[in-house]
Amino acid sequence: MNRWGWAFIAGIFLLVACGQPQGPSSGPSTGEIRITMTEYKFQPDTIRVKAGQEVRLVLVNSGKKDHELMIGRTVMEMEGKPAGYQEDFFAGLHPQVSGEKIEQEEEEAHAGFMVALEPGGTATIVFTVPADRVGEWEIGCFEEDGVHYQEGMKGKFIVER
Ligand SMILES: [Cu+2]
Repeated sequence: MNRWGWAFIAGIFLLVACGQPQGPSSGPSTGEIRITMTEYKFQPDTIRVKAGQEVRLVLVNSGKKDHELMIGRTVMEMEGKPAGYQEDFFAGLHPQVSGEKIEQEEEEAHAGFMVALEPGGTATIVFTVPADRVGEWEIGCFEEDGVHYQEGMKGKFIVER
């Protein structure tokens, strides 16, 4: 075989190697997103999902304090302190939650759906993103009477069409 032949074979090999899909439980194609919580931030702090996609949010509390995740719009205050969102992203979605060292609440008393984790805790929240949620939302932690939020424990949650 001449050198063009070898170059051709090498080219095919590269195409195959680069074209491999990622594993079944990783990468954006399957909608699994890992979010680490510490004092006082979410990592990553910008999350993008697509309408119609099944999303698995894997939360990990790597900090020394309890942290929680809420997703919504328009911060609501209680006694002058940020306490949650007026519009809850999860309203009507009934997300499935599993994990360790977690506490979860749905609507009523609290300002929307939330999952709180003790240090070292982990939880997976699974839900399908409805088309009516397209747009920009916020993720936030309102632990310690809103102090975490005030310290900057928030981020963007963007739903694309
Ligand atoms: Cu927090």
